[in-house]
Amino acid sequence: MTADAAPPDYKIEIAPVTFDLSPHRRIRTNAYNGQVPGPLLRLQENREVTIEVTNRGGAPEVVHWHGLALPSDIDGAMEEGTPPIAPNTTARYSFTPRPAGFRWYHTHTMAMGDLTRAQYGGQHGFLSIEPRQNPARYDQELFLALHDWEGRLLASDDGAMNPTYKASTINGKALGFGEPLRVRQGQRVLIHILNSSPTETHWIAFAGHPLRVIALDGNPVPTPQVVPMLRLAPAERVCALVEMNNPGVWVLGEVRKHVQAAGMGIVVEYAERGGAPRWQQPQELQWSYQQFAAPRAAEPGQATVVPLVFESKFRGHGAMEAWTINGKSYPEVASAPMRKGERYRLQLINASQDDHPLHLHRHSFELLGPGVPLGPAGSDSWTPPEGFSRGIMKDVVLVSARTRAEVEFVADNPGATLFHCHQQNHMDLGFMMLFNYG
Ligand SMILES: [Cu+2]
Repeated sequence: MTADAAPPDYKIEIAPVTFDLSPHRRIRTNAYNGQVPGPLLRLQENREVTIEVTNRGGAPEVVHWHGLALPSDIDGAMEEGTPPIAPNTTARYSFTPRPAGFRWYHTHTMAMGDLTRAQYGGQHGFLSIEPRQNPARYDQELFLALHDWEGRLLASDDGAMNPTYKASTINGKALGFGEPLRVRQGQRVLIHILNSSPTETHWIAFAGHPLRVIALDGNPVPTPQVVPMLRLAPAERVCALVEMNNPGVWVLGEVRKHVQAAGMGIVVEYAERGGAPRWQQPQELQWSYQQFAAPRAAEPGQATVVPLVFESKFRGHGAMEAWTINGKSYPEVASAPMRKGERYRLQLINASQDDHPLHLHRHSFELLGPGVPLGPAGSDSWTPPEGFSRGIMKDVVLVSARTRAEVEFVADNPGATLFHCHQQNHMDLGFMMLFNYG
């Protein structure tokens, strides 16, 4: 962050806002520029930008530019050395956005037990990093953010406390309450969906319309596929092309009925069409990352293996669980020694009973095939079922309970690099570590 007299390209103010999720649900939360989601920032790839952030939110803040390869002191995580923005002060983030794609920005603070703060609140917005040449062909772009609100802690089966939510929204509005998305017959619409939920994975379908997935976490996939629904873990993004060839009024929303009933949906209206919005209930949940991989499996290359075992630590009835990586919680987790320019294979061994959306800052990683179930303790030997599938580049991967997944990345952006679970309650309670290389 530099003190520069030139006017910034963008100004963002963090401040409390009161708004209606639905006719009978009004909330107060911190937001960017008075709106949820915050303003869509369209940035040019490799063209330096200056964003001025004023913090009127009442507590120290930091803005994380999720999915970008930035230096540690600007990336937006205090653990990496980005300075916090004190209340009632202004900071400047000057950086060169890359790589191109659908990214986002959000707060990177801790909530601990307060389910109105950090990612539980309204501080999230879209970033579109636009390449010099844009080969994608579409008539309209839509940006949609999924979010869950008014969390409270409830005891799960084992007695540990987990958040549940009273309301769920798309772009801050419950189904039927906000303005519909307006489309025309014959359009090709590119939909960018972000899951900005603090803790929940969501399943999204668009009634009457298959979705052609072309990018995951903003990065083009080797094999685009037409799918009936999307699964998005917290912080994941999906870009999908849709042909508007089924005129009517439709619902795009959560596949699971109770989540849609809590508000997660939006009406899509063709021009000159009216009537009640229609929903078509899919029978089962379907998703896999692997369907988007390169058609031919590749042999494993040279990479240094970094085994990471994730476990929970029960802290008693009525408490949230703590989380460990290789037996220790942040900040005690030992930083894996790494060297610039080397390729690393992270073995993500989820020995816990929960799914975890794992996020690596400042880098993208490549998925190495489907997660495989863990055998009985001590018996794990990982052999990918059908070779290494290549070419899916992401910055978040959902690792299901009791499975093991592997990702590879090149240590090409020196500096402190945070690796953590993107579920706010897990990150708050120790599920973080730093990689560091000079
Ligand atoms: Cu987690």
